Parts: sequence; C-alpha cells; structure tokens
Amino acid sequence: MKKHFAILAVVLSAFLSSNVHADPVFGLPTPSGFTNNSYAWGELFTVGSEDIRVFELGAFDDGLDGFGADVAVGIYRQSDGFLLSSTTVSSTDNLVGNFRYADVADFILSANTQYQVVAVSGNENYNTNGAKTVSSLVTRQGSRLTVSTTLVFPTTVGGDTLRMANFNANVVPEPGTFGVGLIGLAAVVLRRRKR
Ligand SMILES: [Ca+2]
Ligand SMILES: [Ca+2]
Repeated sequence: MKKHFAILAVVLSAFLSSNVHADPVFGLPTPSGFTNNSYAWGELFTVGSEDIRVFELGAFDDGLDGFGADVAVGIYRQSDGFLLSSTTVSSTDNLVGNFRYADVADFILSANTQYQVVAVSGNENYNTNGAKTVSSLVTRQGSRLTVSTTLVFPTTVGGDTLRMANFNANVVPEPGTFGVGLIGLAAVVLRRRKR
C-alpha cells in the first residue's frame, strides 16, 4: 500500500509542478537604456480567452547590474485602477533575460480583461528600443505613464515601446483537465493494487 501511495505522490507532484511552470509575459531582445526622470511606466494588456495565474512581478534591469534602489512593481485593473498586487524588485532578485523577478502571492487575472503592469523606474534606466516580444497569453495595447517616484496608476497614453514592467504567468489549468488527470492516476493505482 505504501508503495502505491509513494508512486501516486511522485506522479501527482510531477503533474502539479508541470502546471507551476511560468514564463515572462514580455521580452526585450535588444533593449536600450535611458533616463530623464522617474516614471510609473504601465504596460497595458488584455488577457486572452483563458484566466492566467501570476507568480512573480518583474522589472527591467539595464546593464544586468542591479538597481540603484529597489523598483516598485504592481498590477492594476484598468477599468477602475484597482491595485491587485505589488512588491519591490531588488538587485539580488532572480535575473531572467534582462528582467529581475520578485515573488508575490500567486493571483489570477481574468480572461478578456484589461490590466496594467506598472514599474517605477526611479534612478534605473528604462528601455527606449521598440523591439519586444509578447506572450500568447495576452494582447498588448501599448504604454501608459505618469511622472512619479512611487507606484501609481499611470494615466498618460504613451507609445508602443515596452519600458520597464513585466511578470511571470501561465494559464490556469481548467478543473476538467485536472479532474481527468486525477481519474487517470486513480486508475493507474487501482490497476497496480489488483496485481
Ligand atoms: Ca508566487
Ligand atoms: Ca541596472
């Protein structure tokens, strides 16, 4: 019996961890850093046809050499400017590509809903190169900005250049998919027990 539960635990943990894999939503293949002020830079996007789960919030690290001061990052709902989650990204946080990511309590962004992920550039350079990649999880609608040294909901319409903010997310597994997986596992365990 114990062996069966051990097998189930291993398979189940592998199944669950496969769903924890998350990727950066935006990418800057050829960034070019610049600063003339501190802005709250917002990247406006609409979630696709499936809810997504956010794992970490990220900030562009020009030169990959850390920040002069921690960078505040948050995600706002666009319809009412409600701040869903925020954190600060520090120079010691994990570097993936040219963004550093700080952990937040995982949260859900709803399908077909518009949000802004916002980062405050402070004394760190923001990006000025228009080249970018965008995950298939979202559709991007350009930038918003407000001159600020603190995290605020940006309101001025900017261009299409991706400046500063990013996040790690993946699709929320549908309950149906999860259920089928559990039934499959149960079948495997029962078959082994009958032997
Ligand atoms: Ca997390
Ligand atoms: Ca830097």
